Amino acid sequence: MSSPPSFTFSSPTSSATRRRRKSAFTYKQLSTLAASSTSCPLRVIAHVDLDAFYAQCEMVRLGVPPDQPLAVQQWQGLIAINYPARKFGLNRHVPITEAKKLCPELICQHVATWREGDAKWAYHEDSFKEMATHKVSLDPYRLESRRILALIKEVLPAAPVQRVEKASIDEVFLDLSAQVYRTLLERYPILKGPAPYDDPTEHLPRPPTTALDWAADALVDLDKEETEEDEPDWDDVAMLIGSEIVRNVRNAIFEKLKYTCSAGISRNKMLAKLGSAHQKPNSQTVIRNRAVQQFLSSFKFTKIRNLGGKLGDEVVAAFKTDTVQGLLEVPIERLKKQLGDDTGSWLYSVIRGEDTSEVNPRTQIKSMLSAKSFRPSINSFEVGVRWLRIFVADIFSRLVEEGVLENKRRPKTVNLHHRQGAQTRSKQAPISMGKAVDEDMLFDLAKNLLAQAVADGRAWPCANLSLSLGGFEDGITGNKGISGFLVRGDEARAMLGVPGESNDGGRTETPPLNKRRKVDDGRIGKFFATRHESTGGSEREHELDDEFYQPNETAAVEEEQDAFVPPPSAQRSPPSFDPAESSKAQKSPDTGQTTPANREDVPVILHPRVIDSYFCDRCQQPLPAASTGEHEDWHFAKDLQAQDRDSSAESAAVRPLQPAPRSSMPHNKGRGRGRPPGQTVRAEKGQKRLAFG
Ligand code: TTP
Ligand code: CA
Ligand code: CA
Repeated sequence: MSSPPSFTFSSPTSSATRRRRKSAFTYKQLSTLAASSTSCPLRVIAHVDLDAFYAQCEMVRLGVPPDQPLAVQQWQGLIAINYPARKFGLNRHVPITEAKKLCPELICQHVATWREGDAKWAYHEDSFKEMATHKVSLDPYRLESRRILALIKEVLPAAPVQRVEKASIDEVFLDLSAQVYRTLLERYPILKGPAPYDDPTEHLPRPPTTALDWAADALVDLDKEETEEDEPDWDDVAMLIGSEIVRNVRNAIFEKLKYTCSAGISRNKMLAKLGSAHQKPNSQTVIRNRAVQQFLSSFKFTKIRNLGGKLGDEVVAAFKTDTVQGLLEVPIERLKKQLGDDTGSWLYSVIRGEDTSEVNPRTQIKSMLSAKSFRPSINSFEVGVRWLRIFVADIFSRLVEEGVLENKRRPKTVNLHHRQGAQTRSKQAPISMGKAVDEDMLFDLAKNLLAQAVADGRAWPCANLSLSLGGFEDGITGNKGISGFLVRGDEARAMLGVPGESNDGGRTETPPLNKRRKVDDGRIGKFFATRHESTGGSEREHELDDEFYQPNETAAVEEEQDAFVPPPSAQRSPPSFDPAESSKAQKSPDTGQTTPANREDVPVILHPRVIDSYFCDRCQQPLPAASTGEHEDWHFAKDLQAQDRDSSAESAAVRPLQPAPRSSMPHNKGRGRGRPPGQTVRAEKGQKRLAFG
């Protein structure tokens, strides 16, 4: 650890004092800290990552002493190795027999599994032999992950000061800015102002502090031109406060739940994440602003968040280097030319330690998946159905936790993916809005989809089967059905002051709101849109982060399937892939579209005072903004009706398709509540309605 900076006051007339009388930061910049602004130069972000997470879960569950080597086994592979076992040279690549030779006292605990026919997962003895009839359950780890997350939220001040983003099953980002701001003002009332001349662009006074006590933190070495004798400025003080907060959080996790974790504290997510991995286990690393370049230059850029996958490979191939140092020499124009404007600029900033991505506290799940790979492949409907039973039970227990029984949240679609050779195909069906979601209903839908796959004649031999639910939304609670909100046609328009058909005749020139997104070069926009969804790991129950890899073939097969099944066609960037969303993007967008011609049937949701309006591109008319959700729900209900009407029993399924056109790929996700699958975008010119099953 480096020694803390010292600070002495000298004569007020010396030039040194004049230099340091002012901080580099202004009153205005300080005020943006309170709002957790992503452009604030004083912001403090932390990344917390559990040490050897699954292994710790098993140690806590079994009461294993902290120095006992333990690894978590999945069939014939190891997927998590605790730190005492790592001392023996064990890692995920080491085969179990080898691991036991290297470390004879190693405990190999197999993950919990669902056994065919059982109503719940359990820890079964000898389950590693049962790959053919059992399916891995990650529920125990998911549950521990939730307990830890809940504790973190309890320790921190309430929202909006608290900003916590779950990034994967064992990691979170914390935006500590607002809390740090509060503490700064408490400890240094001088910062309350007012600014000289009431001018917020005035610089703050320097911190009246002589030394910062970094306690047991690992401090990253300073940049070349900096020395520890340089006086601290407010960014250093802010980091110190952030570091205290993180220490408290980590202590609480250990005291209450007996888990150790590591953390990184810095000015943004990218640096914080690199920091948490810097000194594992059980320690925290602070990367002060004055140490950023030094810290980053020691890395391969492929270690940086979002550069671990295909994008990183592309950059290595293009610029013939994998180091940050090497890439720093490439001018921004070349980066842009090679990678597109957005990617190029993003990369240019990131390797210079800049990252303005926000800590996103959304925690709601958007999809859930349960899957299994088969070795050997399965060949009959009956066997497939038995697995569907397990998938449904697995997913339903998670649905219950999501509040589906109380209708707090509900999924809109069910998707079945099945792999035959290298081909993964999908079938999708809507979940009827009117009915309660229960296990039997999901099982019936799933069976139907499998029956359709079988009827297509391309189901067997099946190497992988998965079931996912998508399009989760807040359910309607209380007794207001959709129709309770609706008033019809001209009456509604009159009340809203919306012009009738006679005077707004043709189509408007204004593009509908959801068409106004900037269309970029199709790479990074797509990439980031998807990352954005996936970094809120809790939105999906396939908790993966971009470092997730499978070192061991045997472990790989099952982990991939139990957590996540990217069809081969989707294995390019974006690095995370949501099968549910993919099927949406592939689906025909042409069902039951309401056209301007029949719009007098369109109900409008009335609000007594209409202030803001939005333009519904399907009705081609403005509506009160506050009613967007309900209105889109109405479209959704209509679409389902239309589907029910004009399709046979097989109508809900879609044939596997070629990749969707770029413009309809997943960056269209999340545009609006109530938008049914396949309605995300309109048909491209020349795109036909797709034949059903
Ligand atoms: P990681 O955080 O990558 O690893 P870890 O927590 O085991 O170890 P570290 O102390 O280095 O952070 O992954 C979290 C859990 O995810 C891990 O305990 C097991 C699971 N996992 C797999 O099942 N397969 C994998 O390839 C990886 C990387 C993780
Ligand atoms: Ca971890
Ligand atoms: Ca992790």
